[in-house]
Amino acid sequence: MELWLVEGHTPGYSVNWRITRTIHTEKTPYQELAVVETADFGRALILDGNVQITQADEFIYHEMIAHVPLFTHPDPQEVLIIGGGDGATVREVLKHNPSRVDLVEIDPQVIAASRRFMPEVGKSLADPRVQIIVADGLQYVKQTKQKYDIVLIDSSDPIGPATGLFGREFYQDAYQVLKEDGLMVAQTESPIFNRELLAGVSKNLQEIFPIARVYLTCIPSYIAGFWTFSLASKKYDPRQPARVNSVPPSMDLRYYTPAVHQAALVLPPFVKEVVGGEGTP
Ligand code: AG3
Repeated sequence: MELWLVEGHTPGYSVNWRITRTIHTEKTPYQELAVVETADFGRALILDGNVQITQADEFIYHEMIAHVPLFTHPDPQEVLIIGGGDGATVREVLKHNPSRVDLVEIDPQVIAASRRFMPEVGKSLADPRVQIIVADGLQYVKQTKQKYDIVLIDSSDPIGPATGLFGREFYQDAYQVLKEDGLMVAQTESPIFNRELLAGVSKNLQEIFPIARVYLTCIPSYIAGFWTFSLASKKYDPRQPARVNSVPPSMDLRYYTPAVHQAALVLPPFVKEVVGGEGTP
């Protein structure tokens, strides 16, 4: 018998995935977690019924969340990742040889499941430069004395444990934990299905930071493909990335290039309309 996962997004839109093997399921204190083998996208990590990572296309999301901000900064040494317990964002960040990566993940069972069932992404969590802090990101940014060059918010959808990570107060706290020339990026969902969310986040970031820009990419396994990232910066503008001409082949990138970086910042009118503000070409 065929097994299909129905990933519902709205009452009128869902995506069906054929599952060839269920590898692991558990209920954590925060969410339902599953690792499955899909027919077409390889292994996938699913939280509360929403696909977070597939082997086939996770490189697109993780290269774009990490390399756009990291190549914008001239010398990213101290990096904070909120969420991202699977380890794939850490993997991309480590390619810049930072001195320190702090990963703040609320759900230790995501970390354990990734290490065990998706070792090719989970293994980067064992790097000695990585500190794993099991905590709520909202609390962490309020309490830490540490200052960062880069903050990456690699969250799940704005429901359940990640809701506060899309709020104004959290962005104000993220501003505080950044050094005076620091910058942050948050994954900010689909510009089609989450218009209001993106509009609200954009307004807040434009008010809090001197530079706020949205960039776009296409992630086949996410809702409707089109995906946004919101970058907010105290000093460096992603349109003039500091190190963009020096992408070493050893980074083994399959999506990010200097030209893709620039192209991602160009927004079609319907997205500009949602984003508003000065921060758009
Ligand atoms: N974070 C973004 C996942 C959003 C997917 N949403 C959905 N399928 N409804 C992924 C975390 C990977 N490090």
